[in-house]
Amino acid sequence: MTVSPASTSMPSPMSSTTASNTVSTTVPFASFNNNTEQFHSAVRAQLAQDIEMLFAYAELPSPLLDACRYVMTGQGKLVRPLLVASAFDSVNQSNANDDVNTADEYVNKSTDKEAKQIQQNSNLESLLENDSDYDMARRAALAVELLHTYSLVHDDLPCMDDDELRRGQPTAHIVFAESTALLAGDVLQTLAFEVLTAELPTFALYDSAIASQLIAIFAPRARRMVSGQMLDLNAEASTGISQDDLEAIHRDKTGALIEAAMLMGGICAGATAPQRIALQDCAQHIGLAFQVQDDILDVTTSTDTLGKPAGSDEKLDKSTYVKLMGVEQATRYAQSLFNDGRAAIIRELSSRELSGKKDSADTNALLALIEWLWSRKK
Ligand code: GRG
Repeated sequence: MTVSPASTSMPSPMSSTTASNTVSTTVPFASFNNNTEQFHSAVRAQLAQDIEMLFAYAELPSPLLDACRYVMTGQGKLVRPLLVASAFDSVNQSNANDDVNTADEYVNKSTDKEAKQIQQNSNLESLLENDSDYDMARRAALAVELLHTYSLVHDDLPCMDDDELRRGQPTAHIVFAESTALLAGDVLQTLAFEVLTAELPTFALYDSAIASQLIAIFAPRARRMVSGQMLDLNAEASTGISQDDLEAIHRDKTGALIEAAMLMGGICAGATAPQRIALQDCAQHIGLAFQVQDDILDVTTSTDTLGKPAGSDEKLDKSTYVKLMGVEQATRYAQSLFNDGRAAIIRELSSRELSGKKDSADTNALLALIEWLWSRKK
């Protein structure tokens, strides 16, 4: 069901609705179109705009608003919103391709005008249908970044890692009072859930059926992220941690939110059960690969490039993949995990593979994002 909010106090310049307010022409994430840089820039621009609209709506008192804006507008890579947008686009493209193939089969069997018309309508309908879900994907992208940023703010607090640098700038509790930083994390977490409710007047469309699925995916994974942090803190005190133990920590601490991002993007695009399984399979591999990479970058990259203190894992005596297996083996492990993640997408979601056009240079948004993640330097 698609409903519109009673009022739209700050409509996005990139959105518009018809007089009945039931059809949106919002195009938050430009289509991937085989151009990774352009696609990522479009996602980042949309997210920046949505963050500002959210803060205008939330009316947070000073200095809470300043602290929230400070942490949400830093130099984050925005991996999780990019995962939402890429999963959304990949599922949309894959399903549009399926529609074209079904119509193709029908047209091939019949040469009359009517069959050709059916094919054109099928392409158009799949685009229009997916249009109405864009706003939900925007909400999902915003939700995952809000939750992720809250975790970083709390993770940096003196009672946790006590870090002074994050995303290339002083951490929230250094710039603001510790109490303000704590509250900023708290309110970012509540906002992450609030953006998935109907009340928020900053998005044109709300689909309650999709929203309830999003919350069912998001809430347990947000909880698992905190459990993972507890397991990580517990591990600090223990010696001789095994790879299985480390994996159990990061499946929750890092992996759960990455899984949520990909599944939420897919759900907004109407992913089928096999597509959801493929997204989850990919996310579990990518999530782990991302953490292994994070451990490697901590010992191989400068503080300047990282935007956070290099070598902090060793300083805090953290259990890491580098400590467990060394940089070389950890790099090979990360690569094999990325390859397994890629394989899940190729199996179920790559239109190039599914359409049989294997000689085409086209890829899809998720495969492109995996390449981008593999080559990341921070
Ligand atoms: C609830 C306090 C609390 C913590 C939850 C997620 C988490 C546990 C803590 C955050 C710190 C951390 C090192 C998490 C591991 C996941 C990870 C590699 C985070 C960094 O993510 P990036 O690289 O960061 O995407 P940017 O700054 O680019 O967004």
